[in-house]
Amino acid sequence: MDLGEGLRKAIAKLRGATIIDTKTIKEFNKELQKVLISSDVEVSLVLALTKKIEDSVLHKDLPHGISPRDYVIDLLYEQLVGLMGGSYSPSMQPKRILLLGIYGSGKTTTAAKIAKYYQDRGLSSALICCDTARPAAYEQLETLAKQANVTFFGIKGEKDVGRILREADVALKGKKVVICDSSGRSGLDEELISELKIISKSFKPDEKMLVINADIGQVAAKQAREFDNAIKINGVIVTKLDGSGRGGGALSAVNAANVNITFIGNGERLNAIELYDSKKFVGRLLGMPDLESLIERVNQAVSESGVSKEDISAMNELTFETFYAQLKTMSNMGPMKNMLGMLGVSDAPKDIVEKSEEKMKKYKVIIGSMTKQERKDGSLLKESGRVNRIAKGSGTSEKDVRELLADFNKMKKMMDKFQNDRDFKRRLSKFMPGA
Ligand SMILES: Nc1nc2c(ncn2[C@@H]2O[C@H](COP(=O)(O)OP(=O)(O)OP(=O)(O)O)[C@@H](O)[C@H]2O)c(=O)[nH]1
Ligand SMILES: [Mg+2]
Repeated sequence: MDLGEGLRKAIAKLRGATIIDTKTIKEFNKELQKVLISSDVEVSLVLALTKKIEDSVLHKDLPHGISPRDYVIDLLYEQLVGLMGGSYSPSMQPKRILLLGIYGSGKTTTAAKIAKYYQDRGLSSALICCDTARPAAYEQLETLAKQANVTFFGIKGEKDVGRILREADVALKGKKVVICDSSGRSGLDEELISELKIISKSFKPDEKMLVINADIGQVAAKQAREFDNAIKINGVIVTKLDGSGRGGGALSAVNAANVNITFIGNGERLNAIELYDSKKFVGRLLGMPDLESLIERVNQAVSESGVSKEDISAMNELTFETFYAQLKTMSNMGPMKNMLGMLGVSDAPKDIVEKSEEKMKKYKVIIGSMTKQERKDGSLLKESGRVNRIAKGSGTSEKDVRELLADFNKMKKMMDKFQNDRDFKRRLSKFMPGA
């Protein structure tokens, strides 16, 4: 069970309790302890959190106008936010960022994600390969730079980072954000420290960011402290939060070590990066909707999918063409699980989510095999032979194509209903500019 699921279960139980008394609070706290400790949050932090809840609820007069249940949940939210740290908002000034960390923590991927992050916000960005140890580190970063649409600099086979950085300085003049990717090591040893010192001396980074894999859980505190003592870091980036049950442990540990969490990585794709905000993180864990992030993702996905503003306004009318554009946009938004999480729906059955994702992929391929006319006018598909041709062309079965047609017709009916529903439109327009 992951941290969010465990917390939501504990809350659901509390909501279901007939009365809130000493026994229910003690049980609630016990459950919290179990969930937090199994997510690798450090025991003393967990005990402090549950003690706070117990003290506030059992030994104080509750504020008027709020039910004891809501009061406890509110308190839990605040405590968790405190445990998980603050929030990060980077300056949009020119800067040089050095990424460092142990093997496989996600440095190279994160370097490209951050370069894209700043480039997308109007700051021309570049990546420098200073990983002179690992074979193919050069090619990896070069490929990622291409995907991120940012400039790349490296000298293949060169071991002297001083020379790489001197030449990079000349080649990357005028770039607003320059990010340097460094070699990993199995741990923080003398060799790594001296190499990082050499890089720091020639690169003169404004920010030194330690990249940590969420999987190491509370060990993150020790790592953050060690790196900070050795070379003074400005912050930590926690990666692989998508696949780790120990993310809560890692975040709380870094916060307890008094080091700022800056970005978090939650996927392999280059847009799977977010500014850290403990309020948003905890909100999602507890199943509270995060519409702000969702809308930001939608807007970004729309611009990435190449769908134009005109296409979007034409989406009022559902055709296979507009449906195709919507599917493309949706696949750019990242895993459906993340999207649902932002909507506060975190416990959708896994197999249903996976099936829907598969279906979306299949539908994209099927529509890809339709002719232009068919996409504009779905009624053409009633003519014999067309369904068979599309199935063959897309490597699917006629049954698959008919399933798409049935789903499409259902959607169309629903859309027509919404179009005639003024109240719905008014509510929607609050969330979606242009809807
Ligand atoms: N699921 C997931 N995978 C990630 C994330 N960040 C990185 N990865 C994957 O983790 C693996 C290692 O990432 P790299 O960026 O090469 O790590 P590194 O720290 O540069 O590794 P070295 O250069 O060998 O020290 C790759 O397969 C990445 O795709 C993330 O946020 N989520
Ligand atoms: Mg690397």
